[in-house]
Amino acid sequence: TQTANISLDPRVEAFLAGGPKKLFIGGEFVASASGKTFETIDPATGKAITSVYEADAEDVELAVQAAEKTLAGAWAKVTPSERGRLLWKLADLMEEHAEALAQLETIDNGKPVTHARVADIPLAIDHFRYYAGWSTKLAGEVINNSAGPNMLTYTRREPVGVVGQIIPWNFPLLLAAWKLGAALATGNAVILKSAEQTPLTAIYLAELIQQAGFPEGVVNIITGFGPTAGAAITNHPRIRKVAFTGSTEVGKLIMQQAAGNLKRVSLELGGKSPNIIFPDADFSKAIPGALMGIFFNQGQVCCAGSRLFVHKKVYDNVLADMTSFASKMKQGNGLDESTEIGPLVSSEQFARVSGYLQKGHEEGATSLTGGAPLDGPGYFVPPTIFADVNERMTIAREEIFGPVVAAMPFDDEAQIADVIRRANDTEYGLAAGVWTTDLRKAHKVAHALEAGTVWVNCYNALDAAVPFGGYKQSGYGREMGSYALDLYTQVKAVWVNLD
Ligand code: TXE
Repeated sequence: TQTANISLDPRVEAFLAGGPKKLFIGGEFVASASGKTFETIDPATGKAITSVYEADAEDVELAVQAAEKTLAGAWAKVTPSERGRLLWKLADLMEEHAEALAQLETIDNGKPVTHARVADIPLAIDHFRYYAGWSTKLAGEVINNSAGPNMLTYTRREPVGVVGQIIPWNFPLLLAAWKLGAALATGNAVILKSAEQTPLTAIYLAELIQQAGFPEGVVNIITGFGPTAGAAITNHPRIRKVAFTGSTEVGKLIMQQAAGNLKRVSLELGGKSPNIIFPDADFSKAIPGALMGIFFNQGQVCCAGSRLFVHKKVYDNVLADMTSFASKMKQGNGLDESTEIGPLVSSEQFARVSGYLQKGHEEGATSLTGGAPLDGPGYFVPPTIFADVNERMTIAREEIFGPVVAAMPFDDEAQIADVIRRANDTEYGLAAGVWTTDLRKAHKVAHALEAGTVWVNCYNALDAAVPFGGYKQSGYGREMGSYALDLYTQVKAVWVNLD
């Protein structure tokens, strides 16, 4: 089915009515300096939803000026406890608007609204509440030094200042929350650029930020393209830090651009995460876990378990069960509440994933289910399980970012070293999964995997309190938890001569 079966929340209709959606700069909704706009597309239909203003360097400059003004004025006077209260207020407003946010996310991104309701939106809300708590818990330390009793030394954790944040389209609202929470709790002012494919929930969030009462200029939200608006952020000499989530390819460009002005950089990039099923796993959990690990969000998840290693003793059964389930998944418009898997986000992503399906067949893999894109309208690729995969194949090495898993058997139950070597044989290192009921094996494997997150007998578990980020070319810096505070603060050492 490609039709929706829920009626749109009136707040979504009101939001989409009228002219192009504006940029949020200096506390106001404004047109871009150039007056240019672009359309955002509903991936379930291929039709335009509405248009948004297209920001470029001039708009980024205005946002920087607004951010600098409040850092030197209103925002500097807001106490930590008031910062926390503002973040909490924003979370409350998001809760009031949760259904509108979920529907808007579905229309813009394609994901099933039933998933947006239980994952994207509540996780984003919880994220702001978590960081609301940190606002009042930042502290430096007094350090005993060797300069004698009359020298007092202590540290302060100060905000970095004007911060740029660039996010992708797979979890538009949630990733905006991941970026904003820690930056605001620590007292920075932000310029956030949403992805050109999915600008809408960030603009809706801007309305709630305005309502919550943050001083003007503390949060600036712009919509625009990477090489223009995005590059204007990374190239801007007075933006002191950039946080980026997106492709490894663009992550490298961000570093190059930021090198010219030495801004701090944190990167959360792509992945090709291994998910390992041992023969002693609890299959009632491992099979649904492996399916969710790759098909959740149409496989457009940076930590998706896209390389599935299954012990050869159980390989045939596991794949048969997974195939049976995947072939029955209901694919359609995300606004239909019975939809289990939606369309890919854009025609570009559809073309990219379709290309990988073709490559998989050409290089000799066999699709047990799926394997070919569906006819339009909309950008639908069915859940696909590839068997007969060897590790040199493109589909086993490159990030596909679609509902496509490459399954491979392994056979060294006693030693585990071989499957660990194969799991680690990638330039990526974002996440990994292990399924076993043997506690010792679980921990040994978890320690040996080169990944920023390892899930044991679960997959895709996330929490605002638990750090997330990559090893190797999956990036560096850790978002979430106390670790993200380091991204957005700088340490000052103060020496006081008491003589
Ligand atoms: O990502 P981009 P794309 C991977 C995934 C996907 C591929 C391409 O494999 O198939 O990337 O997706 C901004 N300077 N991931 O092309 O281009 C851009 O406007 C500054 C994994 O959509 O990396 C957007 O806001 N900014 C990933 C953001 O970067 C630039 C999630 C991400 O877009 C820029 C998304 C530039 N020169 C894609 N060029 C994950 N880790 O979750 C682009 N941007």
